[in-house]
Amino acid sequence: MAENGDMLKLLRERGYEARSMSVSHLDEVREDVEGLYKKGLLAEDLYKEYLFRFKYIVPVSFPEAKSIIVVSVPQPTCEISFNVKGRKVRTIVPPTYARAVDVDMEIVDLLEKGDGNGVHLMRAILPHKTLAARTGLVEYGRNNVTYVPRYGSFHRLTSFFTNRDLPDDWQERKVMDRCAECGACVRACPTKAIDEDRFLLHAEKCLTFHNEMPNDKAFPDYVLEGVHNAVVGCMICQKVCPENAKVRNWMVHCTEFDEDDTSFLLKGDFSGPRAKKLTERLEPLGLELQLFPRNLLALLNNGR
Ligand code: B12
Ligand code: SF4
Ligand code: SF4
Repeated sequence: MAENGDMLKLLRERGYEARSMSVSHLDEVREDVEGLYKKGLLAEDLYKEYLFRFKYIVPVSFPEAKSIIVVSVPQPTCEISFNVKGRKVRTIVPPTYARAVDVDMEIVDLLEKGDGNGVHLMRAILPHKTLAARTGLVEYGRNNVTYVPRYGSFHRLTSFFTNRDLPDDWQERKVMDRCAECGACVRACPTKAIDEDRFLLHAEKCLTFHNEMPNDKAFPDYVLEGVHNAVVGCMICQKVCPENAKVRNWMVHCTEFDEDDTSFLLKGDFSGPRAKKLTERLEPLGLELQLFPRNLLALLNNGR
């Protein structure tokens, strides 16, 4: 029979870092995010698209939940290629998009089976960065991305409710000391989403906010041609960060789309069996058909 602390040890043995907190802090987590919204600091579009979904309560279907486990899973950049008129176009999917579902299932499996003492987990629909910073698992960078000691910002975050009474690591959120003297990300951000005068990102200006939108949404004028650097998301503020010196070139080749698949994606008419096949290929990468053709055209226009 495993002790409570051993649950997190199982994750560490797998190479994942984890911390925990009591569910009694859920109201404070709500205040961390909703407090900013009430003060008018979070754009309405951002809130409606992403943040209103968070549920700062113990799930009705899991009333025995006592703690929340927050997990950091190291992830490389994923290289993918497209083939257009005899030209191979290499691009990337940034860390954290790929394997989202797999990672969650792997953690549930590992902990529920590995413990053997009636432990249950349920995925938490909560702001993972806030939970991770509030448990001391991560520190914030000035770019509003979070960092862990060995892998910098190249890690995916995920959180789960559990029926176990785990240690309560609740604490103040911290910014990395290094940021005070640096500011490289502030200078490099192509859309000025990172503000000199406030810590909180202007997320509604971030390139990622725009290229994660469905294809029928055009990029605003301040997203200049030439700034696109990934098929979705943006790596500029993480690439320039000295804290990522050891991981910034950590990349695995994920997949290649041949001429036929690439031209299908560029046409943007997603009907028929090929659409289904491509959806199945895109899904493990964290990509969707609705990102095409806009994001791929933007990269091609970049001259990449
Ligand atoms: C909404 C969202 C977005 C939005 C908004 C981003 C944002 N910064 O909020 C958009 C689409 C723009 C986006 C972009 C990206 N995202 Co995103 N996104 C999310 C999502 C769904 C929620 C984030 C959230 O809670 N935002 C609300 C804001 C208010 O919270 P916050 O950013 O943590 O802000 C806190 C601090 O600012 C703090 N604060 C305010 N003032 C001060 C002052 C001090 C001194 C301190 C210490 C703190 C502090 O208060 C806030 C609340 O705690 C999460 C998934 C999830 N379920 O959590 C992924 C998530 C945060 N995204 C992630 C990633 C990787 C990205 C991108 C890097 C992707 C990419 N390569 O393009 C970019 C990075 C953009 C950036 N510079 O932040 C990862 C982060 C992993 C990591 N290593 O930190 C997450 C956790 C997904 C995952 N499962 O791993 N994302
Ligand atoms: S680039 Fe500099 S200021 Fe920005 S997060 Fe990294 S260390 Fe902090
Ligand atoms: S992800 Fe790109 S656009 Fe967004 S804050 Fe970082 S550098 Fe700026």
